[in-house]
Amino acid sequence: LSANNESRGALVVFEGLDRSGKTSQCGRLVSYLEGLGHSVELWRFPDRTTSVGQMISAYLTNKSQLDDHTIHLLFSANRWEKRSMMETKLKAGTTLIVDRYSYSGVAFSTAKGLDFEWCKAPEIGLIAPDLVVYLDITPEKAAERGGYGGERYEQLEFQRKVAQHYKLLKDSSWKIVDACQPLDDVEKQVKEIVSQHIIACQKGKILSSLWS
Ligand code: Z5A
Repeated sequence: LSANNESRGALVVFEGLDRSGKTSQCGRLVSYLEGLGHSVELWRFPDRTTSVGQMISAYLTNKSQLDDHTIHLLFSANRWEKRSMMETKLKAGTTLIVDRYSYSGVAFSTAKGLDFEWCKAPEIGLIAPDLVVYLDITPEKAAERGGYGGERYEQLEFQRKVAQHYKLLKDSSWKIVDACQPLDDVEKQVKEIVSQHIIACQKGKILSSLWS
């Protein structure tokens, strides 16, 4: 795996239940790719730094109440406000490692009872990931990990529903990784999978749109 700034970067998304290890693995992967000399950035959704992101953050920390449809559209708007920057970066050769994306949007909102197709609709036209790494863990195992229970969506029964809806979104861009393994073992598998996809993007794999 060698760096080549003339070809495009890869869009790599991490998904999984709360506490599946997304943030830990994204951080490790970015350090690894930087060490190899790649142009790489770590992104996350929600991006709480924008004005839309601040509304989302207030909702998640129970400081504000919003209708389920409204918060769904705000999560989507938060991705749309970053879309053109995403395209620019990828075309300039920067690989983006993204902690949560549209799949979280649909899985969490449908777990609340919203219609599946309605939830997908505002995501149509966003950039499709080259790779989705799904960190697979049961809600029970995830709950044993530190810090569970602080934010609005972290109850066990709710996480079970989220897991069911994630399964409906799986397509050929997904790679499932057993997230119950030790951190280092997960990291090793992730590095191998991601490296293959970065090479494919450098060789000219075309960017496509989500769910069109
Ligand atoms: N949400 C939504 O509804 N709609 C949307 O469109 C989007 C999101 C984008 C906030 O997300 C909420 O927004 C989220 C979905 C919803 N639901 N909730 N709540 P967030 O990304 O801000 O959530 P977070 O708090 O940053 O991350 P997380 O999902 O809760 O955790 P994680 O990133 O998957 O895990 P981690 O922080 O890397 O690890 C958690 C702990 O487990 C930590 O102590 C680690 O050291 C430990 N860990 C990790 N891996 C392992 C292994 N392999 N073994 C043992 N221990 C481990």
